[in-house]
Amino acid sequence: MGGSNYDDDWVLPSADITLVLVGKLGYGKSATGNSILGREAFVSEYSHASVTNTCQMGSTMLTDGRTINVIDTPGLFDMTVTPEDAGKEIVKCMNMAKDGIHAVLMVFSATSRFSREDSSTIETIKVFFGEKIVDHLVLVFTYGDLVGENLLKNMLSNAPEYLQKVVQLCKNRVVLFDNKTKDPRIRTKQLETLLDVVDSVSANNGGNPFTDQMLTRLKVMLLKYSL
Ligand SMILES: Nc1nc2c(ncn2[C@@H]2O[C@H](COP(=O)(O)OP(=O)(O)OP(=O)(O)O)[C@@H](O)[C@H]2O)c(=O)[nH]1
Ligand SMILES: [Mg+2]
Repeated sequence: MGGSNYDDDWVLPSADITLVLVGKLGYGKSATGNSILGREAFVSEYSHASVTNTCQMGSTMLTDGRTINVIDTPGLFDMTVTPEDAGKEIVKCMNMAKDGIHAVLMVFSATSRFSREDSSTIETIKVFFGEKIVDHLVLVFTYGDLVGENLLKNMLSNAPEYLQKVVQLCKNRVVLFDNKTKDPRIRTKQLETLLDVVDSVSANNGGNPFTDQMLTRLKVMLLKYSL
């Protein structure tokens, strides 16, 4: 035998995957990013103040040879963030994602009551990124250690209409993450579930990621604010 697999098989160049984490302050965006990357790439800690202040990207190679890029963002859609600052961060984030974004992971804590304000996050995301972003949205609930799969399913099926609408809009793309577990089987399983969902998002979009050419609204807004 000898040599690598690449000598014997013709292997398609594997495309990178780029994911962006968005969501309210302290819901576990950075912790989820670390779970995906399999290392402490981002600072994640309990705080009443914003821990992540600017977009950052971390990358890792998956077992299938693909590279996954994860962009962690500050709580862009919180009341305290001005549209100018949020716009600037999104531009930065799109510059980091040079080949586009495959999926936007909207992070919510499974232990917090999902509020109307939470469901309006999606509207804000649409304002910034444009309608097309909806095809790339995945809902990620954190605190899987405290709220198991079954409880989350129950919670979602009995959820208020505004939450059910969000789930429908995301075409049932919901993933639960336990960012505290040290169990490698749980870590692997939740990452595989997420990657399956991300691959289905890509397939639904003909393999095309969301690119900054689609950011017309944001560009108009930036012009308006002369940013
Ligand atoms: N038990 C448990 N705690 C979690 C989980 N995910 C995140 N946390 C905790 O939640 C707190 C906030 O997590 P971060 O990852 O810093 O949250 P963030 O959304 O990045 O916060 P900002 O950057 O400030 O917006 C930390 O204390 C985490 O350890 C989880 O799945 N289970
Ligand atoms: Mg953070």
